[in-house]
This record gives sequence, structure tokens and C-alpha cells, in this order.
Amino acid sequence: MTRRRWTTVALLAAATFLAACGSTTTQTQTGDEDTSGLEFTDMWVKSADEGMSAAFGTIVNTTDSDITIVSGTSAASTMVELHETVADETGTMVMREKDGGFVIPAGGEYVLAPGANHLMLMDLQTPILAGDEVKFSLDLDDGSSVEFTAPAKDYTGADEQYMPGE
Ligand SMILES: [Cu+2]
Repeated sequence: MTRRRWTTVALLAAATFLAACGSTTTQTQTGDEDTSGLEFTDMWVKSADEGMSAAFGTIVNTTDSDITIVSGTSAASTMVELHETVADETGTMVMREKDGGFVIPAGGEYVLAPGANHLMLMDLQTPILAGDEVKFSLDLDDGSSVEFTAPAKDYTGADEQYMPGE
């Protein structure tokens, strides 16, 4: 009887663990372009065999309020970061996390481009090949999230250095 009870406890612990893991992927209601007020135009991802890659395009804010993107996820990478590209003290262009996230101005747009702001895929899970469709989910500062899909294409520029932690 005592032994049976312990077995039950162990199973419950396993179930709780699994539930906790699963909840991290769908914590928030996923919006679409209509509810979030964001439109993604000409989005694309740089193809890459391994390591890092990045997504570019233009994010349009159709509302009359600023919208702040604070973080992102993608099945293609274990970590997505919001990057900007700046010149360091020696004049070398380096990229780093954008302080405060990406703020899409009310009624305006936010351009992600090689050599400038971009969505960084820090650690590819599998190669991204030209023609692949890569799915992203972006988290907004109001707790909601919005998804978009970007096709991959070959691109040989945008070889800025990554500067970890500043
Ligand atoms: Cu980057």
C-alpha cells in the first residue's frame, strides 16, 4: 500500500513536469495581423547550414498606438534575439540586443535589413535552405503574441560580428 502510493506520487510529479513544459509554448493567445495591428511585408530569412542566421523585412503598424516587440521564438532556433547593428569604438559594425525591443511607431513601419535591425536566430536546429518557410512568433509588451512565416533565400552579405553581452 505504501509502495503504491509512492508510485502515484512519482507519476503525478512527471505529469506536472510535462504540463509545465507544454505550457511555455502556448502561454498566450496567438494573434493574427488583424488583432495585433501588425503586418509583416517582404519578410525573408537568410539561408544557413548551421550556427546563426537572421530574418529581415518590414513590420507595419496599422494602429494609432506604438507597438513594442519584446522577444521572439522560432522552431528553427533555440534562441531568437532582437538585434541592432552599431559601430563599436573602433568603427567595426557589430550587432547586439536592441535595448527596449523593437518599437513599431503608430501608423508607421520598422525596417529589418542586413546591416541594421534584424531578428537573430542564435542557434539553428537544422539547416535553413533557400525556399524553406520559417515560422516565427513575436511577443508584444502587452503579453500577446503575433506570428508570421518568412521564406528563406540565399544571401551573402550581412556578416556583421556578434558581440555577446554588449
Ligand atoms: Cu544579430
